[in-house]
Amino acid sequence: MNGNPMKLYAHPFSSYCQKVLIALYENDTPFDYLMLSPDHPEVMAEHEALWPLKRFPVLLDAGRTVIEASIVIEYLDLHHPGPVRMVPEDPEAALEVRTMDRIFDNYVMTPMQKIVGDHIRPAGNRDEHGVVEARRLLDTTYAWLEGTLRSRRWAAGEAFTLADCAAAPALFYADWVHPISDELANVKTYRERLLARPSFARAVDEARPYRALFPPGAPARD
Ligand SMILES: N[C@@H](CCC(=O)N[C@@H](CS)C(=O)NCC(=O)O)C(=O)O
Repeated sequence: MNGNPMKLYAHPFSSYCQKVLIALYENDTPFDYLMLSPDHPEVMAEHEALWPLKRFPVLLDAGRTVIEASIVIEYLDLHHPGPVRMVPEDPEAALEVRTMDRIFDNYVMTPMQKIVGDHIRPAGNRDEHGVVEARRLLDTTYAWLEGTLRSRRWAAGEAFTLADCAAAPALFYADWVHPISDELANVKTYRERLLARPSFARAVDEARPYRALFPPGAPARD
């Protein structure tokens, strides 16, 4: 590791970037924020050179490129740990954290992005059936989470972890496009608890100026 700060290529409104920002803010980890925006074409070019798939966030640390939000958080836990451990030492506890992380990415974030993405498709090329399926998947996941979160303060138990970094932006935006029913009190309360967590509250505040970019239109709340 050299003495230069890590670089995070990111955008504040991006859900996967917020996932990593939460982990960085939890531990007050120093890094340089490289904003991905057409106003900074040189940053966009650096980002593409590092990761031709152009997905974000991307972390650059001492010449090492780290991709995929979950892996970035695991990397931070390994190489730049702080007081808040994102993945527990105990392998069984770690398994539960990684399971919940996958659930939020695959079954909340992905259908949420499907619904959002449909709004930027050209008219006449929308995927109505895919959106119906995404909404059905969200309903099933919300219902499953209602039972799973009944006895948990955080996604995987009593400690805030990687799974909560995944859950926060996923449930935040999913509720905007496919509201969580009032009957699902555990899920709604958990989303509120995430919003009250200072690391996520900071990420949400930093993203506020970009709400007009939300393709379906952002609700006047949160
Ligand atoms: N599996 C990736 C997903 C990252 C991702 O989809 N990021 C979005 C922003 S939230 C993105 O790169 N969008 C640009 C695109 O799809 O071209 C991860 O976990 O980091």
